Amino acid sequence: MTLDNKSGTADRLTGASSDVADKLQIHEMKVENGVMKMREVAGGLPIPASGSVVLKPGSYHVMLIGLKKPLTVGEKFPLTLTFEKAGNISVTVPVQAMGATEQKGGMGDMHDKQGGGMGHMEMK
Ligand SMILES: [Cu+2]
Repeated sequence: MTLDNKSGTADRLTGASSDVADKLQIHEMKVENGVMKMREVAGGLPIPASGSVVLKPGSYHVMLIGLKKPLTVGEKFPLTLTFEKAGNISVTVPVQAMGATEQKGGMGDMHDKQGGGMGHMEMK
């Protein structure tokens, strides 16, 4: 999913929510010493003015924690993204199989079913 900031003002993705999970966090993945590590982005994900940030497996992504029901690949679910300046924006995210680049960790199944998303979202 590409977050496309059409405004001339820098913004920040500070959170996300959805009916399908208890909690959603903005995560980033980085390779350190050959090991893929994942952590929550502290203070939100910056989106430059007139720029874009790509959310995808192996990089920045929205992590679903505490799924209320199993998600099936091919299914779509609504997601609300919260931005510091743009406010709440709702998107529909397709559920995709996890990319081969993404390592399985302790978060197991939740991460498998995370929607990588091919969508494109414009912030006005
Ligand atoms: Cu994650």
